[in-house]
Formats: sequence, structure tokens, C-alpha cells
Amino acid sequence: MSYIEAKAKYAALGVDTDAAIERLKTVPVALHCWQGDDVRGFDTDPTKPLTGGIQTTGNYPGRARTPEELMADIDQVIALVPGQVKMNLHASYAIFDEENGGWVDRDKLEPKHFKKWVDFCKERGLGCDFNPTFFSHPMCDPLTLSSPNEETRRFWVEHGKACVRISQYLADELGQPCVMNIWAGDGYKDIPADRIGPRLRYKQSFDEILSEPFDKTKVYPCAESKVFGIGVESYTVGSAEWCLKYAASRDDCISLMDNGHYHPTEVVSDKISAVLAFDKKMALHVTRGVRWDSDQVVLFDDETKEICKEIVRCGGLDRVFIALDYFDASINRVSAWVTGFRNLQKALLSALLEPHALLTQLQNEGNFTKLMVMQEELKTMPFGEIWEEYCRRCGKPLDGRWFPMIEAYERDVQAKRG
Ligand code: RNT
Ligand code: ZN
Repeated sequence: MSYIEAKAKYAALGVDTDAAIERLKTVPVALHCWQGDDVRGFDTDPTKPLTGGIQTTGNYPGRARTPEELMADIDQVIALVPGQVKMNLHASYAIFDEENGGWVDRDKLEPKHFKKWVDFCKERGLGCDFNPTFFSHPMCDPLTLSSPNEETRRFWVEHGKACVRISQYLADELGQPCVMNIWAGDGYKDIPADRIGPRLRYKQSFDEILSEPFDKTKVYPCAESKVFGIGVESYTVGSAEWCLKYAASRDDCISLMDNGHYHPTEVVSDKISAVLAFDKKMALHVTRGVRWDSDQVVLFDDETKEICKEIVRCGGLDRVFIALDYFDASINRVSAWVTGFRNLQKALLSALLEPHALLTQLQNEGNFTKLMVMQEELKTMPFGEIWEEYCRRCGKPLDGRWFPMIEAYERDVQAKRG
């Protein structure tokens, strides 16, 4: 079947495939820098384990070890994915050199430590999101923003404020909004004696961080919740309720939902409309948890598709900041990045190709029989033809054509890394 024939099949349902393709081209999806080096960053000893309840598993060769290697790998990803890429950095990816005075600790970070990333983004026409890094650092005691130790808490508040200034710098330099996501793995392995103390200190710390001036039309702070982490099984300070309530309490902070951060039978696809019924904007981390928040590569699977359908159906393409968040160290890391990014694009495109008005009408008429039949038949529409056309119009390789390039890159570049 050709694109023309597939387009006609969709047109018969009232769906304009050209419009879907053009719309998707304009939707930014944030590419997480941390898939390339197993969340290690450049500001601490790379041999120390990750902390904060997150873990990478696997030791596939070819991890990026320097900013140059990471940027080269990101260029490979950009070459192989259709759609509008936006960068997403963690503070731990600050680049220190002689020119900017060398290493400083996280509470002393400045925009100049991200100048090379700004240059990288400018050369490629990308915006950039940002994340303070409240893990994998000697000042985690192990708590950070909720620590009862005032010296620890202050250090992390100062880090958060520095990150507000850096986020403002990224937004100003790149001319695109900067989503600044606050996630800290604060919590306890075992049953706490005091649950409200840490939550009150967490609130105070967020308030202090957000007291740093920023332009609310350009910088979007978020609170990312979590149900539990490895070693933090019994209690998480920044729980779902805490984060929703915190975001609701101010006009300059939004909710970020990571679909690995809920009980296994809960789905983020059902939560998006609940948040958008109240808030103008929200943010997502799209990942894939297998039995736990294992942060595996995003697939073109049911929940990813359902999340994207909800974004489209809620009119959320301009309201939901979409970011990827996974880290698999057991397969080629560039391939992992590309696979997840392309799958999210596929899910967004297939969501844009659904006759939402028609399906909603069936629901409202109570015609659940026909609704089920239509929903099922949509699954065998010639989506692959539209996807190929989208890749062609973005000037990016079709399925089947990009993986050989990864194999060549692995052989010529990644395999030569120590
Ligand atoms: C951890 C959170 C968080 C991190 C990144 C590295 O469970 O999902 O978003 O994955 O900040
Ligand atoms: Zn996340």
C-alpha cells in the first residue's frame, strides 16, 4: 500500500493524515542526556554508585565518558529521529574547564558551566529543559531538601536556587521555555517515626528555591512525585499527593508525572485529564517500568499509546511538556535513545490519526458496542505507511534503515572507548 492509499483510508474516517504529520513536527519532545552515560554526569566520581533510589543495570560497552563523547552520541540520536527534539540536562552535566574556573560544588553552579551546552543547542536550533540533581552526591545524608540537618538542607536549597538561575539562562539564550523539574529521592527504607516533619521541610525548601526570581512565562518549575525507590521502600517524602498539592498551592509550579512512579495497576494515561481539568500545564516523564520503576526503553506499547492519545484528546499538545526518562545500560545506549524517541513519536502520530470527535460522540450516545468495534478496527489501519511518510518528510531514516547506522557508529566510535 502507498501513502496515497493509506491517506484515503484515514480520510474515510474523517482523519487528515497530512495535518497530523504537520502537527507532530512542531511538538517538542525532551531528550534526556542521562541515557548516554548511565546517569553519571561530570561533576562527581564516576566510579561511585547512583543514589536516590534509582539504578542502572547492565555494562554494555561504549558509555559516553566525557562531554564530547556525550554530545557526539546525542548528534547520532538527532540524526536518526524524526520530530522536534529538545535537550534535557541534569545539573550534574555541568562542564568545567580552565576557561570557566574549573570544578565547583552543586550549590555554586552558574550559567557559565552550561555555556557549552547552550552553544551545542544553538548550533542545532534546540531548546533545553533542566533538572537540579539531588542524588549521587556526598551531601545526600541521605535526605536532601527534607533533611533535618540544616546544613544539608541549605546546601540543597542553594543548589535549587542556582538551578533556577541556570534555567532562566537556558530559556533566555535559546528562546524556548525551560521546564525545571525538581525530583529528590528523599525517603526512608523502613517505617518512619515522623512522616510530616520531612514533608514540611520539603515544602519549605521548595518555597525557598522558588523564591529565586524567574520569568514565569519562560521557566516552568515542576514537582515530580514517586511512590518508592530502591532502598527507599517504605516512605517517599515527595509522594503523589504531596506533589499535586504543592503544585496546586502556587501559580508558578506544575505537576510532573513519571509513569514509572505509581503502583503497577495505576496508569498515568488516566491521570492526565484529571490534572488538565484544573491546570493549564503539566509535565510528563515517559518511561517503562517492568515490575518496578526499572526505567527501561519506551516501547510502542499500549500504555505509551494511551498516554499519547490522552495528550491529544485533552488538547494537551500545547499544555503537556513531554520528556523521556529511561536509562538502559544493557544494550547500545544510542540505540536505546533512538528506539524510545521513535516509539514516542509513533505513539503521538497514531494518536493524531484517531477520529476522536467520532469516538467521543459514540461514547456520549451510549453506543458502546460500536465504540468497541471502532476502537478495535483502528488498530489495523495502515499506520506504517503514514509513519514512513512522516519520517520522509522529516528527512529521517525509515524503520529498517537506521539500525545499520548504529552498528557502524558502534564499530567506528563506541567500541573504541575504554
Ligand atoms: C527518578 C526520576 C527522575 C530521574 C531523573 C534522572 O525515579 O524519574 O526523573 O529519573 O531525574
Ligand atoms: Zn522521572
